[in-house]
Amino acid sequence: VVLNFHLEKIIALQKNTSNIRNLCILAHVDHGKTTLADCLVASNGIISSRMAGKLRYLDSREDEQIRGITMKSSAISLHYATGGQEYLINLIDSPGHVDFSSEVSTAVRLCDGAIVVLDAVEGVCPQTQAVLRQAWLENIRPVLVINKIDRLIVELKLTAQEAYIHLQKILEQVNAVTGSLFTSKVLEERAEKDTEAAGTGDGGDQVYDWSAGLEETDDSHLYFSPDQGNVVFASAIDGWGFSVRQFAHMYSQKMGVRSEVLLKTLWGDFYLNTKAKKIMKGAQAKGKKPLFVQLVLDNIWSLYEAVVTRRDKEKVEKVISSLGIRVAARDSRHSDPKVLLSAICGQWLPVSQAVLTMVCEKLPSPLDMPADRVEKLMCAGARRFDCLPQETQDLKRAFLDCKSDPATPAIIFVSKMFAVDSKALPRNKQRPLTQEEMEQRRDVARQRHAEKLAAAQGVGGPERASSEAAPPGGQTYDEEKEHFIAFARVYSGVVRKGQKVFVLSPKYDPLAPGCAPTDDLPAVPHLACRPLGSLYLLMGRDLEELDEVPSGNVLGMGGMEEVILKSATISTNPACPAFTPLNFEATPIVRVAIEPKHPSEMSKLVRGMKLLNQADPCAEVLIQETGEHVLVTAGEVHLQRCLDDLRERFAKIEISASKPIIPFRETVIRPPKVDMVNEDLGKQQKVAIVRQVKDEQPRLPETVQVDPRGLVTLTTANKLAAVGVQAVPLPEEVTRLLEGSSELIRTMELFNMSAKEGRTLALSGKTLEGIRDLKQKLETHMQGHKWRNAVDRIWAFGPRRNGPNILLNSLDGGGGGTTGYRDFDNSIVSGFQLATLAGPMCEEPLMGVCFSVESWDMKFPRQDSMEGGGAPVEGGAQGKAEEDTPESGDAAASRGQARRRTDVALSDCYGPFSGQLIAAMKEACRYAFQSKPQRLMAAMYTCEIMATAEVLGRVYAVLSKREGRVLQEEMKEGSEVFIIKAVLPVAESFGFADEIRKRTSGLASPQLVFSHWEVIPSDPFWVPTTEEEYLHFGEKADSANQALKYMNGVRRRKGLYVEEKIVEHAEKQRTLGKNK
Ligand SMILES: Nc1nc2c(ncn2[C@@H]2O[C@H](COP(=O)(O)OP(=O)(O)OP(=O)(O)O)[C@@H](O)[C@H]2O)c(=O)[nH]1
Ligand SMILES: [Mg+2]
Repeated sequence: VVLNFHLEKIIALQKNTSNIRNLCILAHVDHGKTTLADCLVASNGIISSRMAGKLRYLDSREDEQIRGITMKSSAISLHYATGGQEYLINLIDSPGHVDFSSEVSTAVRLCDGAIVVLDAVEGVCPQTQAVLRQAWLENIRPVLVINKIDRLIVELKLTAQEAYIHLQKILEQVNAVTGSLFTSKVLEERAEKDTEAAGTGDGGDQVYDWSAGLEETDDSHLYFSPDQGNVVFASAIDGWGFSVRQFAHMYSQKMGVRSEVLLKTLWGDFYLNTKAKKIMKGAQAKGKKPLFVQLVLDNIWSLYEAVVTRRDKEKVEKVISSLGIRVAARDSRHSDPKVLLSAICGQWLPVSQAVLTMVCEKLPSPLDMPADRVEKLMCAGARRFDCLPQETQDLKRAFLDCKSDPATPAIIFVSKMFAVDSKALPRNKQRPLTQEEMEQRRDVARQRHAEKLAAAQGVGGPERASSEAAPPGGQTYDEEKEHFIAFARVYSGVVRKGQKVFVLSPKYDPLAPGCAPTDDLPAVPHLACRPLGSLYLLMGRDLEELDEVPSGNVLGMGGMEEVILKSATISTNPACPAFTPLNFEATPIVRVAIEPKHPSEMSKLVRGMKLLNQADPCAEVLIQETGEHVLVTAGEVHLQRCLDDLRERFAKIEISASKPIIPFRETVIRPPKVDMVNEDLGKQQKVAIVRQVKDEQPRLPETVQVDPRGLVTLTTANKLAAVGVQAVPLPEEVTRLLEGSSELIRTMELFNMSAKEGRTLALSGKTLEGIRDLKQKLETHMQGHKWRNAVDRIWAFGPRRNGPNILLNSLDGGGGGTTGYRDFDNSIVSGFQLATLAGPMCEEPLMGVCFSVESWDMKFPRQDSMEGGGAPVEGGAQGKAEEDTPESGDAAASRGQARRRTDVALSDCYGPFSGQLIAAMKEACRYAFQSKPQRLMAAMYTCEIMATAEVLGRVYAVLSKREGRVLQEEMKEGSEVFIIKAVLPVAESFGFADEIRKRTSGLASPQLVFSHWEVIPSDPFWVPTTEEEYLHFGEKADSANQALKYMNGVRRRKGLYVEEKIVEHAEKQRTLGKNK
């Protein structure tokens, strides 16, 4: 009954757009989001207020309940009345664990505002910063709830005064995060304006005044401040919460002070001068109690003291009567004082009221969508809004108006797909059958039975048939099937069940040619036309079917799984662009290979993995060349959840997962100054033992030449061309810069590609500025003789054209020896791409390596002699000469033709020349790489561990056992807790969180976040050669060589040859001194 009434109310409210609030709850893990959501849900009577905080209603999955953490974001619609208005609140609870941060992205996208929850003891934590950043990136407005204030009283035993100072500090911390986000944004916008201005002509050498933008821009509304009404102090578990405004109202009558005055002074350095009956400034300097302590906190502190600490019955009675509330007898007699406390607080300062009032007053409605947010949504990547087709630009109006009349185009964004049991669908819910339906079913059953009888010619008795209450056809099958619901929001127009719409996949582009709005042209890429399936109101665990959903609402949509994989844009107007992709913060890094326990169940596994891929915003499913099915996840907890989902839900078979596959990178370094033993023993300096390519030369194929500097010259198979390549380690800063700029480099690459095709891509001012900035930074980091003009000589980035390795063109153009390499530009670059994709150590991608093409030699065949299969002729013969002249604009096309001709002409028994050159270039890079000291790079996590002094030692022990490194250790202000910042190799991280938790009896629980790649110092190819080294490392030198262990592990997994060292004549080798 409650729900029916609720549903009707919500449907009515959905039409009043200005009173809709779409918001999500964001926080670090365990700060109390789901508990707070419970309180809000209880205020609508959906769960009882006694159960609020215990039920964690929105954690509907079993594993969420067992582990006590949220893994999926889920939505619920609530109503709330304040200030004479009725509001619809579409609330999304999100997970706080870093492994599930993609779920946060999918939630944030659909909202206009967010409640950021903070644990009053822990304060700002890593994920708090991350979610504030995400809210910022999506331009949604946050309000703050400082939760778990009860812990300050009961656990930390702070006085009200101390708590006030503590809370002040927390507010400062949060505002510092917002402040830095804001500053960077203003600077960015300024830069954008400047570059746009520069683009229009009057560029010149301007002197930047960096502070100018900051001063002009009003930022007061950005910060959290109790007097602004965007902060609530709460204890969700005890059911209370308040904003300063509530107390201002309360006391303005009692004290006869205007509530506006109280509002401004209740938080801050103000005190009450009792004699003068005045509110004065300077509480701290005069050693007075601030108003906030005197009028607010003291009350709460004494309540806790009376109820929880001292259990003072009389005092409690007094408080209850002074507050004018009633408490049920069974609550006041309950053995757990918390029950009484909740009963009192729930009436005195209900947290739902404080939070929902703040939400309605401070968060924007869908009508207030800022224009720049719309542009950002419509304009992916580097593209500029004003370069979109006019028809597309016109849709901006539709976003801003957010109208629901049928004439406006419908625009919907689907941020994720989630799977539900078919049992959960409203149409499959158990409900009593009507008379009619029962008749119908009986008829169906009879008919089917009659058919069966006819077919089997009288087999089976009639009694059985009549007792067979057969379900209507398809029902049993239906129950087996997974149903996917699209998690979505309407941005414009009204959507109806069955309405025909265009489904635009993330790659859809209205700019692309051949986009016709008619639906009988299904050939348009990334566009599908189909009717909408069922529409649902999302009610936590339940779905309620709706006929239509007006603009500005969050909804669920069924029946779209065929056309939507993970996310999509839906519109009735094909001029609508696909929305900007979601900002996923987590890097999926943990991969495992999966196989079914019983090989015959392979097909079930494949199907299950496909479903899992669709149901999870960030899990990736790959099939490797080896045929392995690989699952890539964001972390250990995420992995566990995916495996559980596969087993129990999507594949429903037993599976086995390999140990996590650890990614590595391969790199070269400058010759080290010390060797392994010296490093460890710290003795005299010794010349490094670098693997000499010279020793290996006999093993090299004849097409390869290596000079002492490591310049590798390799001849193509047909012996017509030779290319010389040298590998050089990139400065560390450059590698880091490239890694962080991959998006920008990709854009540059796109730009160059379309320039080659004769199109120009309009880049936004921000992107242009970014490119200029990148170039300048590269120049400052690539200093010295070796890197002279290097930035201008960059030929390509790799692998995948945007990786952290550089191909450098060091051929001095014009010379006779360099003839014609430009014609083979593509082949050379492709060879480089292949070489950087998988290195020679264990076929992992390269990182931080620069390949410099130093020489190029081509022996040209004359066209006729080539055809005749004759001998090649030296030097730049006529056939090529004209192509060496500097190219004019339209010469490019003819050049392309010429190239094709050349390639055909140069085809011989070794295949097309371009292919030979790719292979030669790749091999040259690999040999050049091997001629330098090679190293593996390990992926590193950072983690922050909070621990008390007693367990600190054990935390360090676990860290050092796993090759972790402590970066920082500090005491958290106002507490006994240490915060340890550490880095830890991903390879050593499995089970780390569990081990820490066990060793510290659950006191410390770290979250691991991918941070960077780091060179492993030990040389995997090092072998001990002196007596001293043998003693230290053992004969096989594998006891301590972590890099070798990792490398061989990867090689074994990939089925590559692993050199197992067999030491034959240890005696003899020992005498081989290397100390020269
Ligand atoms: N003392 C105290 N404990 C609280 C309060 N609110 C929540 N908790 C407890 O904190 C723990 C985590 O609460 P949740 O609501 O699950 O936290 P969450 O933020 O949803 O966690 P994730 O979804 O996993 O990120 C639970 O044990 C709650 O009982 C509070 O106000 N005071
Ligand atoms: Mg939660």
